[in-house]
Amino acid sequence: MEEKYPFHQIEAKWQNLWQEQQVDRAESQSNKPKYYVLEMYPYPSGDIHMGHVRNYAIGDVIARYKRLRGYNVLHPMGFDSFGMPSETAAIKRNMHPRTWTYQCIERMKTQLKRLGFSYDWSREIRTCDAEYYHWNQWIFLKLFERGLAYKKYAAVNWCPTCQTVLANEQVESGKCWRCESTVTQKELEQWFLKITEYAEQLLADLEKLPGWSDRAKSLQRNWIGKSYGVEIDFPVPDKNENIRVFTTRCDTIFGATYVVLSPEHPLVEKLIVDSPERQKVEAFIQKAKQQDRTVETLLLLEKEGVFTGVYAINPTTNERIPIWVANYVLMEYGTGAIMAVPTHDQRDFEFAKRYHLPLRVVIQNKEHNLNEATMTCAYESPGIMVNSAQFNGLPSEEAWMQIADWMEQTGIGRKTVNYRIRDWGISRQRYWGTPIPIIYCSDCGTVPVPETDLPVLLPEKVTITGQSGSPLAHVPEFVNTTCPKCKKKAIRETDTMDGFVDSSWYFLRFCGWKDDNQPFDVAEAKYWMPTDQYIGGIDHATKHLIYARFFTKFLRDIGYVTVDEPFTNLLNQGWVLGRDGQKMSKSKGNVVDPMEMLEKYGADATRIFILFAAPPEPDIAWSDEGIEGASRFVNRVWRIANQYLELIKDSPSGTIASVQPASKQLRRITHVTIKKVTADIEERFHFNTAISAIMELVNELYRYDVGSVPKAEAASVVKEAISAMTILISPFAPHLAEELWHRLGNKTSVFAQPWITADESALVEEKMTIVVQINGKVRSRIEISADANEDEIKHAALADEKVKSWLAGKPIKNIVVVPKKLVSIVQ
Ligand code: ANZ
Ligand code: ZN
Repeated sequence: MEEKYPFHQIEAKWQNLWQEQQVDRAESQSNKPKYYVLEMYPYPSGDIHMGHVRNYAIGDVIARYKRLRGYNVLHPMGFDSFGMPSETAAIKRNMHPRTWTYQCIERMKTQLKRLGFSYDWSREIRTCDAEYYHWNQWIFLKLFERGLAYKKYAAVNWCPTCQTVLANEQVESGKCWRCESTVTQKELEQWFLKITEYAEQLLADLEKLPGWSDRAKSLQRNWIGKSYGVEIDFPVPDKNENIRVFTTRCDTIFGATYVVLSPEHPLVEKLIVDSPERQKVEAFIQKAKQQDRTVETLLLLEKEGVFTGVYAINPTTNERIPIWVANYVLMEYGTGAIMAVPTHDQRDFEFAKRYHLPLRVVIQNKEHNLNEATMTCAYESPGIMVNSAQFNGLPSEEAWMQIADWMEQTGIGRKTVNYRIRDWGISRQRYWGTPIPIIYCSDCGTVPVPETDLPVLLPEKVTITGQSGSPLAHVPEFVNTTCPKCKKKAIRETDTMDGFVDSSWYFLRFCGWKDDNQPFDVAEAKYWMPTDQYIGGIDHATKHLIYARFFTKFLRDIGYVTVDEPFTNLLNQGWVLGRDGQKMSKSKGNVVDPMEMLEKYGADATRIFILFAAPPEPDIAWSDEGIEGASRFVNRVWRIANQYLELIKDSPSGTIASVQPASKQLRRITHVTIKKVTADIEERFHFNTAISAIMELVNELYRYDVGSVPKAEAASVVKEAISAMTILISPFAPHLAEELWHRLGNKTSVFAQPWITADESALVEEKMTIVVQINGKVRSRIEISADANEDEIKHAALADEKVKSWLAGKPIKNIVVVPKKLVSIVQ
């Protein structure tokens, strides 16, 4: 008998057969219900890591389980193959990014196949292929046509290490999401996608996503950042201008003692032309532009500013108040100007103290002891209105709406809604990306490349130095072209698109594509979408996941998809940490290489370890004992099944008539396990407890006393148990299951099998009656499960109410249990 599971040989055998028979192919049309399960596709760095293994193992269990449940399953895979790292890697190795990328893809594909993931590889996507990025360009043109792609000169986030622009979503606490360098601001002409046009829908439709975690939804909610406020005009009579500010606290208007413009505000120029403060202001603006000023970094910034020499009028008090320029006001938020209320806003308070600007309390606290001279910080809570004309005495929360209404009636201001989310800057000064399909003509201006001229191919011959500027700008064959409108000489846009454009619609491409006339097969997308289950890291909550929702809504609006939302259910799996419980990293030397584990333990054991360690969401740490344990379990399953092959070979399948208690017990555990594994997979993908239930069934199989039962009965009960075990374990350990399934005499794949359901009648527990004697006299009878052991019987006897009262708390000298009959207690 084979003792050790020969995983090398068996895993390779089934992987080849599955591939040959294309068992994982999704059917384009089917009578079965559809199920689309997708894991976030990888960046082809060359080697998969444990994070991928976890992410994809979770997805694979779901895909395999749903197939067993009779679904037509779409489970595709591809490679997010444009982007910076290929460029850097290519520079380092003196290779073309394409060569490097394709090599990495091939290596990773081999690795993914060795893990036994059931992908429909016929739908594979590589975003760096022209046949794919063609459609990035097409979507860009559609956005452009509708005014949703536009170019503007703007201060943008610049990563000095990556030498490229970053979208707001890609700046995390002031640092580059990729290399963690401190991000600076740079003025550049950039292409933007108007995601703000969809801000309200992106926010409101979060309510339609009960299958997303609250965490992911609240990250998006905050990122979109809707706030209700009022826009108020502050006249500047000397210049015949108006400063429009945005405030969420119109209840504090009577306390606005100065106005602040952002250094980038276009009005600054006009205000200071003949101001004596002009030079000071200009010098300050120069300085502020060097600073790292984003919504996130603002909090930490030392607040500085300069007086413009010009005054505005507070429209409610008619006071002249000074206009300042300060670094703590951002041009990209609200109107780029604020009314400052130092008594009720901490930022303004700090600023006013520093520059000796006036304060006025307009909201009093309960104790009524706020006063301008003694305040040490702003009072930001609600209170009672003071110094606010007709609104005095009102609670400030009520005053808010009354003041807003009054301002609308008098024309001082109007209620508005403001969003924190900014338009998505997609221009990248890099080579390895999708060329932006735009041509600049000196006569016709900015001209989109006609759809029929797509794709604008990325030239293959280019020198990449990693230094500033777009590499494409140095490729004359690319740059020089003719204007599509007037046919005169013209030049091409030389920036490429952010790689997040590629991933904003790849899930649609997976639905199928037939020809070069459509980005994806619209009919098939209608069939497959929305993605039923999406799986990936929470770190994408405010990047990929928000862009993908935006693109879906846009493509819906132009008639290409029929759904509002791309991903019905979102599972954010946790990290796989190193043995030391730290994030794996080369520098810490704690990286566990999946390929090494495959070599040593095989794919099934590796999958089981990672799925058994915890439910999908929490982080897990790699553990050598854990993988050893998983491997032992796999071998235990292997041995018990093989050990019984001889016995069950000729047993006909079907129900068993009358069975001995030992057999009843095994049957019961078999069906309890079926029920538990099914429930654990269905409810929140608790694969860890599902696997531990299978372990219990295996233990029960080892305990089964085959000698105490007639042979035919044993054969039938064991066959049922082992077949169930094989089907139940198949989503987790597919190779092992497939091999056993065939050894059991089945001619078709275990995955062509329907999932099993528990036989409720087998779940019923056998009971027995036990007599309890105290000092030789029968005092009670207890009912207990037929398979209760001595200890359980003893406990049940002592817990019995009648017994307790007879014992009356006196100490017990001895207890004897006669199995299945009697408990005798001596006091
Ligand atoms: C006056 C005021 C008084 C404010 C007060 C707050 C408290 P959220 O909630 O994030 O939308 N603000 C507006 N535009 C700004 C800009 N471009 N840069 C920096 N700050 C800006 O924040 C809205 C509040 O942030 C606005 O309400 C404004 O300050 C400030 F007791 O106006 B408030
Ligand atoms: Zn032209």
